[in-house]
Amino acid sequence: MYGLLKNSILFLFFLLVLSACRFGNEETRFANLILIDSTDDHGDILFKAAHVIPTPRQLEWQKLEMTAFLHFGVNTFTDNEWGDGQEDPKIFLPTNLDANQWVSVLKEAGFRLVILTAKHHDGFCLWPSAFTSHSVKNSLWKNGQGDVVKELADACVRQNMKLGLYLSPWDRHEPTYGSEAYNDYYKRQLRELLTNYGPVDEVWFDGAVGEGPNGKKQVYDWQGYFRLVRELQPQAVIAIMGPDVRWVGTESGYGRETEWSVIPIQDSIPVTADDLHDNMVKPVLDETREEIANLEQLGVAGAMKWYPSEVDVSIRPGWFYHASEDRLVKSPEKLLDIYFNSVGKNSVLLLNIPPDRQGLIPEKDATILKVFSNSLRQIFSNDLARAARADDNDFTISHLPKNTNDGHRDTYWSPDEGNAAPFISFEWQKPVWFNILKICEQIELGQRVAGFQLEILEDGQWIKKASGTTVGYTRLLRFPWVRTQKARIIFTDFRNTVNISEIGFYQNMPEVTLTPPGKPFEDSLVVTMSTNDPEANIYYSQNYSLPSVASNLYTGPVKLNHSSPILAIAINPDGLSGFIRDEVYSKAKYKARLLTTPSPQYMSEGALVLCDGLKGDLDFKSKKWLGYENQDLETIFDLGQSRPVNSILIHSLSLVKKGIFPPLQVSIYGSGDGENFQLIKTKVENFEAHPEDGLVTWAVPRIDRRLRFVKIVVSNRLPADDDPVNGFLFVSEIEII
Ligand code: FUL
Ligand code: CA
Repeated sequence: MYGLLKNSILFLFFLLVLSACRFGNEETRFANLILIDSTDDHGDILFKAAHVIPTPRQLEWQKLEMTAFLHFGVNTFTDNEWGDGQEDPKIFLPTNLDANQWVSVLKEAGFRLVILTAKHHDGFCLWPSAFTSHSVKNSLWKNGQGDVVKELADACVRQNMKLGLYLSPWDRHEPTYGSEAYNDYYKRQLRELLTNYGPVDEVWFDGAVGEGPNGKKQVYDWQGYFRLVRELQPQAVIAIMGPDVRWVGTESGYGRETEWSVIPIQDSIPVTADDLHDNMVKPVLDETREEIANLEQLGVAGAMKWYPSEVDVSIRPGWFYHASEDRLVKSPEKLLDIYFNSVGKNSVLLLNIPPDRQGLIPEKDATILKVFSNSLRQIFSNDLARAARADDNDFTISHLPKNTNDGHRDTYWSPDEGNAAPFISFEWQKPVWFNILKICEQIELGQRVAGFQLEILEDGQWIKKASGTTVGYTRLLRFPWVRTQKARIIFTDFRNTVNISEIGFYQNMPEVTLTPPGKPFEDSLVVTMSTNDPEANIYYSQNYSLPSVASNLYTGPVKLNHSSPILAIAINPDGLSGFIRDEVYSKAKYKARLLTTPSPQYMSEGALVLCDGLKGDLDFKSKKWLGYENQDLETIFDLGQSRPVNSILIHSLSLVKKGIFPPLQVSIYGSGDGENFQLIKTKVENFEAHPEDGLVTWAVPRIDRRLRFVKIVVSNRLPADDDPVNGFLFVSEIEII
């Protein structure tokens, strides 16, 4: 299905020669796609690579920095990630859908474009497509009169947000899927979306593909799809399976350390003469490889093209909303880390925030986005470079150093091509503190930097503090705090020469570390607190109130004799504060000992976990759980003195798909001396009454004894079952009442 680009190379060559005649040499050095000749040596290839540039639509897209994804559809109501196309459209029934809420939450958080899954793999359309019955028009939502795409498009216009659309090529509902007729069907749907809803700035063609309802796979008419997008929405970038925007290769939120936007092409989706004019060459490559654009790879390619990276990741484990993931929303800190590793690594971030069954972005996700974006504002509103005097080791007079700290991305510094190690330096009137460096290239002139380092002047010596490889549109580096009056950035490796549009120095939010992190303890525990910001003070509370300068000032180790949370924050003299560190320390109620050993990855703090008063949630990997693989849990509690025991509660878990099975049998033994135990009671679960997946509380009532030592054996095997279980048993707490 994919042809070698080579066929079109000759043709391309003519085009280049033609335009060279038209515009003269200077202009034609720059192009979105440049051919590599078999006679090109390393130098020629690097020179050409330095002159590959974005199209205007790619440039506009790159400037967006943060874009949002909304996965919403029948899966939201069936609790699936991939629907099979057999859903009854009636299940689509958001109770309170409000696209204005989506857009205002996203807008406030700094997103500039939002992409909606107008149709996912299930084929269900969020707009009343004229070409299928599998859509909102056969749902009960607004009596079949609703149109989610329209509501979102209107909200975007109202709030000045750009709109993108996802139309899954893979369709598990449409009967024509797998035949040429499907290409027409798909194009008709694309035409509906791209003509009836105003401007669309990104069209997202998913690479996921499988069989349709009749078991056939589709041969997609990609070039036909691209042509339609170019015709109807010429400003829109075509992403992923398209020619303008490349998938970074993971869904983790973390881009490459070395990320070139200039990509070698060996294969492409076949192109025709017209396609070249409209930049419709989609490179075919394995995006998941660690390196995709090194010199060796450029050397064997037929051409190079500007093909920048997009980092897609979900704020939750899944792409669609699932109530069971409400506790697994990524924290603001995690989102900030993702920002540094996506936007800060020459990529555009595409963060998915799925609306829930009401048709709203859940409040929790919205709050987390707000904290995340506030922290971005806090960090990046104070650029220390602006107050510095910039200088360099170069004689060029046209693009001066001061262009890098003027706050404008369209002015830039460009040293002479003969300067082998150009640097740019910044000097302040008094020492400054920083731990973040930002560098931006003038990508209208290509991506050039391949190696740079940050140095500061200490006692007349330049000391290296951080380094990186590629820069691209934006590169962010974090490193331990430095204090200096003079810093410089040396460009140690680059293609042709560098064009730097901005450099910034910032202060990351001060971090607090609590040692040890929250855990259960026996008698008492000493906790120390530290911060990575030498000028910051730590404030903490022990009662869940939010810490501030009005809370306790940390002056030395804190000794805990009782269960207590600690909420701590570091605040520096400029008022810059970090995230709140929130840990829980709980004193175990009894002395406890395990007779069987949990599996190593679910061992946590051992026996104390069972009597620290903290029950686990569905996140079985959290430290609140002990997990046993193919084994019973056996433990002995010492209650300290003999006392009445009425009943025992076991807090356990059932997640059958994950191989976690609830208890089926619990035996209770008692002892006065901790040595000789007598069986008091065995309770066996009625197998028919097997609970639904989720948290399972198991009660053993009516024990009615005075006991000092209690031995408990919890098993998810049936008593008469000789076969060993294949699975896990998880217990987070045992209550002795
Ligand atoms: C993938 C799809 O299969 C997922 O469901 C999701 O839409 C993700 C963004 O792309 O290929
Ligand atoms: Ca500038």
